[in-house]
Amino acid sequence: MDSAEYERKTAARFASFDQDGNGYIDREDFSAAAAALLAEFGTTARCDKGQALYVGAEAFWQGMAGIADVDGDQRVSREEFVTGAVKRLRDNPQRFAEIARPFLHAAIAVAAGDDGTGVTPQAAGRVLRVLGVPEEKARAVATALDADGDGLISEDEILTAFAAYYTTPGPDEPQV
Ligand SMILES: [Ca+2]
Ligand SMILES: [Ca+2]
Ligand SMILES: [Ca+2]
Repeated sequence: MDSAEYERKTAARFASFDQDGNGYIDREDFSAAAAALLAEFGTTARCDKGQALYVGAEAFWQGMAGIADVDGDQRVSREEFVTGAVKRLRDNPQRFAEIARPFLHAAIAVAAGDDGTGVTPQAAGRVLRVLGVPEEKARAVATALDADGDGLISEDEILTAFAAYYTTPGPDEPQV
């Protein structure tokens, strides 16, 4: 991967967190994402699933801030994201999976619905669209998430894909 490609990918990752597009990743972005997901699936914030999603979003934000908010102003700038988050996450993808897990776990519960059938690629596509992924790409990504092709997307499949997306090697590193 050349530098331009790497920069493009990093910018896309930043944008995926900066939900409101104000140039910073902050707590608002995470709570807004939680609210948008609940609205999409008709789930109230007060029920157990809604509460779990907000708790997960807060934990995700705290984890992100702990890794990347170097100056402690409660927001992660693009520079902090690039120099802090991207590098550290690349060095330790497992850590990223851990800070994201409660949010993803709760999002899965919301997207799976009440019938207990699990998350279909279609439901995952809705999640991705709500989080700002363009329609066409959301569908392709959601389909690819079902790595073992059993028609459902498991927590492991999501965590693996999530970590891989945010831990793409940089321009100077060997591709894995
Ligand atoms: Ca923002
Ligand atoms: Ca900061
Ligand atoms: Ca599967």
